[in-house]
Amino acid sequence: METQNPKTTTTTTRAKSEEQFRQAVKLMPGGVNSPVRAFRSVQGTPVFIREGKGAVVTDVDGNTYIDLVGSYGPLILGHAPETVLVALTKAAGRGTSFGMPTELESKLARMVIDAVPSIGRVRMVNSGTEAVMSAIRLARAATGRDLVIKFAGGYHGHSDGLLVEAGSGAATLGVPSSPGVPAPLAGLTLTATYNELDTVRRCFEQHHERIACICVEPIAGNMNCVPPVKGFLEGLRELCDQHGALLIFDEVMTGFRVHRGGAQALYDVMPDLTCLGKILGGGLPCAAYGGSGNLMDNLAPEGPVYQAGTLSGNPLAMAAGTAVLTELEQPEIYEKLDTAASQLANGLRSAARRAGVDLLIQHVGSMFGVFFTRQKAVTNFDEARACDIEAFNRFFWAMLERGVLMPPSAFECWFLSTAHDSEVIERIIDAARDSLVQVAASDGASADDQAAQPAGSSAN
Ligand code: KE4
Repeated sequence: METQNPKTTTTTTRAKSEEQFRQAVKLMPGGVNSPVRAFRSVQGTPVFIREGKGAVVTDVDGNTYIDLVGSYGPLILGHAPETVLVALTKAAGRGTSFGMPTELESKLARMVIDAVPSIGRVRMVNSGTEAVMSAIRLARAATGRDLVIKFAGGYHGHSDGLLVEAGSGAATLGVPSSPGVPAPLAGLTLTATYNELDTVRRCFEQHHERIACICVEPIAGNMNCVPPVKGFLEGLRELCDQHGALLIFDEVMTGFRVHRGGAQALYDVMPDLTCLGKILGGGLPCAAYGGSGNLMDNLAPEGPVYQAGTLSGNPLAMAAGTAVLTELEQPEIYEKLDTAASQLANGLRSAARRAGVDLLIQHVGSMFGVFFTRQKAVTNFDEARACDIEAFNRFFWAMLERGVLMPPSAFECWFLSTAHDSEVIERIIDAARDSLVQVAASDGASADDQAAQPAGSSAN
């Protein structure tokens, strides 16, 4: 059955994805195991993927797409890299889990400690959520304090204390951003504005020495790609030192992505605790948190702070992660990723100018963001939300029709891999050139439609 996609003028057969989705929604909430995959933000039916190789994924209808999702970060070597497949096959042949220490865990731990400047000891866990949740518990134990500062638009996984939004005013105690989060728990989290140190100072002025830690994405990647402005990270370091709080860098996305040592190495600002994930497991469930030996030795069984996990340090995840980090020891890899990202950024800017579309590109290495806005920079969540989400959604569908799969949300980053070579980048630019012309044309139509509609709130 050919389906006329409402978002574009061309037709692509995604009948099997649609049928798969109809079945999936009967089995799993929203038909997915993580909300973003349901395509609610771009208002359409998700694409079901059958396989991936290199920079390309194939859906269940046999359509191929250049992949810019990259599993939201882990796949810096692209899909199914040979080195990871060989390592996984070898490890799997020896068994999948033992509940006992293995040398694979020590091998990956050693690589993490050697790569990430602030880490002296590390603990493996199974997800970024678990890593951040555990790091915050450790920070509270080490300081004897309860309050946590996070940033609007920052995402650190779905642990209760971090599903929080700002209260009525700056530096007020948080309120739950999800049902099921007890108000008293949300009240232990303060929400500041990313890139605005004054909002952090106000938290310390108001709550003094009750603040255990600041938890920050050193490059924000969950309000699309928002880099730190000059002095922001250094300022957080100074405020933590001044007030006896700990600085937690959530590098689940940036770790091994923007530099082998993460954002802390790129910007030369050292946190007290670092959370890692995504690339660390090469696409398998794997994350970690680490810091100085003194701090980490508060953790059970060495110290009293409890944290555990049946599959933490799983041999398959350790093998995949070790294979990826070994590959990333080649320094030219980051130069190659940076070159590809610059080529893409220049091509998209040129295409947007030709199409007469206001498009802002912000990237740090291969962590990449496109914003439909006239703003010269997006530095915080309010500015990210002020962008034209509807234009982004039209762009998403136009690119999909032209064989490019973007993350299905205006607040997600694109991720390039070593498989995104110059030829692949040119194909993305070609697709964007035509898609932006289509967005511009439909923008006029959309404006006419909106003029005809009563005012209403956006889906977001
Ligand atoms: P996980 O629990 O999903 O492994 O990691 C949570 C997390 C923590 N910290 C940062 C900076 C993160 O970006 C994430 C998860 N990132 C999202 C993508 N923006 C995962 C995608 C999803 O939720 O399906």
